[in-house]
Amino acid sequence: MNTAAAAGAAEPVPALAAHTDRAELRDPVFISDLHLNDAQPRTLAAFLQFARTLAITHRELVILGDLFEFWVGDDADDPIGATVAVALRDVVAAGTAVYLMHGNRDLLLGRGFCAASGATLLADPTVAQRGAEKFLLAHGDAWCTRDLAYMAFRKQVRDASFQRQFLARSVAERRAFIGQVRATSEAGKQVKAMAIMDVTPTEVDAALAAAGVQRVIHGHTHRPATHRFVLDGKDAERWVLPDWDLDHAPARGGYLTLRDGWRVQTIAGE
Ligand code: LP5
Ligand code: MN
Repeated sequence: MNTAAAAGAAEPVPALAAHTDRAELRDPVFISDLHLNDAQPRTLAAFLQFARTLAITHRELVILGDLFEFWVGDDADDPIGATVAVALRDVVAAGTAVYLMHGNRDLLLGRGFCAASGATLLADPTVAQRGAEKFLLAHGDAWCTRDLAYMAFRKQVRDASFQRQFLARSVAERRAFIGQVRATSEAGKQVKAMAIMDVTPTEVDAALAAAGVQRVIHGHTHRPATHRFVLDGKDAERWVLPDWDLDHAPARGGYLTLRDGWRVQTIAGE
């Protein structure tokens, strides 16, 4: 697939919803990297339970990317996607706003999914505000700049003409392409150094400085941690959310809340 489409790269892709880069949060709960798919029923069940119980006790549910293992397009009639859309719609109906950021795996979530779920797409990155507090929200993959192969891949799949051509293909063709990408990506990860697959600290510093904030929340790396450091003479924090996997040992997953101080809690597997 080349990028020599008639429509310009800057023109928005019709199937993809507009993003908002404003998030005024009152009592949010953050999750990321659930990688929901039909081969991981326990993880899906844990998410559905989380949505029905804990999420609705918050004012906002904020999903920082890779909610799905992969997303072929809103028109693919994915049964897991439909189940999750209904679960999110119930969260919205209970009075909890749902914000959804694209990850590197589900960057094609678009207008159809937003309409079905009631979720609002959040730009990556977004500066969120909670009272007097401001902090940055991101998936995290854009800061993995030492992974040159990934950077090149990312640039291509974020190109609007490429996306338009991709979405014009049949669902079967798209699935086959994504299958090849996943296989290539998994093989590549076996031989990439761990540091290459993490964010570049100076990129995070630059993003914090550009946003004028001292704290960031992101996912993607599957290396949950709270990094505390000094930036321009002030205390700064980088909160890395855990991925979820309740189908393989050791079971893992968790969420970040801010209401009693910033705190990550783990999801218990059944
Ligand atoms: O997701 P994770 O953490 O496992 O790995 C990422 C990077 N890999 C990816 C690929 C996804 O995991 C799988 C694909 C999901 C669907 C994407 C939709 C694309 C279609 C949209 C089109 C508009 O993101 C991995 C990083 C890792 O994070 C850590 O940061 O290292 O990056 C890679 O492995 C990318 C490779 O380096 C380059 C991949 C090139 C693939 C080319 C395939 C060619 C197939 C040709 C078919 C005609
Ligand atoms: Mn990711």
